[in-house]
Amino acid sequence: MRKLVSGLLAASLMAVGLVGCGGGQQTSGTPAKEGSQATAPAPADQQRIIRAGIGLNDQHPQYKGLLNFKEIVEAETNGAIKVETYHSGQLGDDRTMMEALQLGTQEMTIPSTAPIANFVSDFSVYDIPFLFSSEEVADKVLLESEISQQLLDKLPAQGLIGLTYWENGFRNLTNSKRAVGAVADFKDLKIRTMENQLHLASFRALGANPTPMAFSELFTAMQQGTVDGQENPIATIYLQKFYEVQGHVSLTKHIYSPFVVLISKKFWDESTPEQQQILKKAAEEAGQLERQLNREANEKYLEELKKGGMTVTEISPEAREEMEALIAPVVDQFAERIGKDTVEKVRAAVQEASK
Ligand code: TK8
Repeated sequence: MRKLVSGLLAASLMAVGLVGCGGGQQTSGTPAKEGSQATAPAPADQQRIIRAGIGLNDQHPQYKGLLNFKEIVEAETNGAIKVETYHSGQLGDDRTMMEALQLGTQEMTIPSTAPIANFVSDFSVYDIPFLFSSEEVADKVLLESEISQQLLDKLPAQGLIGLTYWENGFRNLTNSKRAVGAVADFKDLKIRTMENQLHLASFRALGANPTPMAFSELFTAMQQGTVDGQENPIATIYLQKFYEVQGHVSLTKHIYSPFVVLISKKFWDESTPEQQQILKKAAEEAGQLERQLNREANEKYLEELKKGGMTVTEISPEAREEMEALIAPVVDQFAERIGKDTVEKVRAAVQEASK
């Protein structure tokens, strides 16, 4: 039975991936040169271009962080590296763009960790619901713990370089049907999740009816009623105008999504050590700005959503505990798939950071 379910899931994920691919091809740049062997740094006098794509729009703190990255990289490399920025999924969805990085047909993207788990399963450790209790704990674990760095170190084997973590943030549920404040309210709600098995299983455990979907298709799916709801941080709910098609937001904060700044290994290997250093430092610096802007945005836009007439439902500690209890067996089931060692190390890092 489990096999069948995961087979079906794989099929639907592939379908989603294919749709994403079609969208991406319209605007993605030149195809990879056939047979190019990309290991030696490019000649110093040659300007190289990073095509950086994200799924969110140009109002989102993630895009502002990306513009900051561009500014630093172009200044520090004296123009030897130029960064072209694409927002709103112009180059495709998280998953499509990661595949393009692997192929070397795109150089940079900043996906949530949830879809990265389809490439390196350990990344699903961050999809464990209620793992982080606050942004401060998340910062300490993601930016200072050994295990978070070790996870980034698993990416080159997949043709990807993970420069550092940025913040997508605590995810909150929105829907068009009812105010959700207790477990019973999840019953049969059709909820779009990211393309991640642990997210799907967690929402199923709460009694909802989740379905994986690429971000670019989400607004239309909510508008047309294909799904009743979705979950994302407040900044996204506001800036992507989800309030136009969703009447209710619940402050579930069920998962904290990190972003990872990814560069294609091909581009990385063609860069000089000095350029690599600049890219890494720029990603870290711009990440500080992105985090700060994101936190300001989450606060400000929650007020805007309230003013705009969305019902905002707090989750009581009791309801949160009930949710955690329902999801706990799912997390246990997934521990092996994520990697027991990784789960243990991240939990230890969380504990250390919570002191
Ligand atoms: C944007 C995604 C998005 C994520 C999602 O590319 O898909 O819901 O939260 O913000 O990374």
